[in-house]
Amino acid sequence: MSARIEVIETDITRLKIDAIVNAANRSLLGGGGVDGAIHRAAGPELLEECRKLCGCNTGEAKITRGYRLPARYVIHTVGPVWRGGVRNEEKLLADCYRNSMKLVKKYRLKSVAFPAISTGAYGFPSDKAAEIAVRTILEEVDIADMVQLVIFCCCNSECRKYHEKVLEKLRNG
Ligand code: AR6
Repeated sequence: MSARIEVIETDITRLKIDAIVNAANRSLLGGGGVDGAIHRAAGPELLEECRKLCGCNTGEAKITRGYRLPARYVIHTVGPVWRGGVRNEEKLLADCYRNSMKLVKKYRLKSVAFPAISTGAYGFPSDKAAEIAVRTILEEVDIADMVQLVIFCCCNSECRKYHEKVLEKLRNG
């Protein structure tokens, strides 16, 4: 069975799911946006575990437990800062989704939710980011996988509409 892919509009920290993805920075020591929300909801044990990870390069991903979150795991990935598209940002953003999915598969997780990585403080254009996110996930999710559900979790309607539009376009060929 191939994975179900959904787009929803909610606070990612509320999802009871195997893993949520965090749009972190290279220190992995917390910040604002979705990163701040995840650390607040998970509690101080998350920061303690993050300290042991010694940071993370842009485009890569590392996993921790979810602590007080309803989600069992947090996958921390570092999106690129948008610099006009001339610094390999598109490939680095796709790497975030690809490397997060590698951990999902390695840990044999069945469900995962992604925020719109890089589209807040890091300034990546939301429409372009949605196209990369959906395209990469469709490539990564294959029939033989354990993965049953991938959620694009948006926190506003613009983000949701971009993801829905691309998903519909790519599904219908
Ligand atoms: N649930 C779902 N989506 C959210 C939530 C939430 N609770 N909160 C924000 N978003 P951002 P970035 C959306 O800025 O651009 C941090 O300080 C938000 O509307 O969180 O990758 C890190 O420490 C936007 O669409 O992440 C880094 O320093 C998306 O999540 C830096 O920001 C990503 O926005 C990373 O910047």
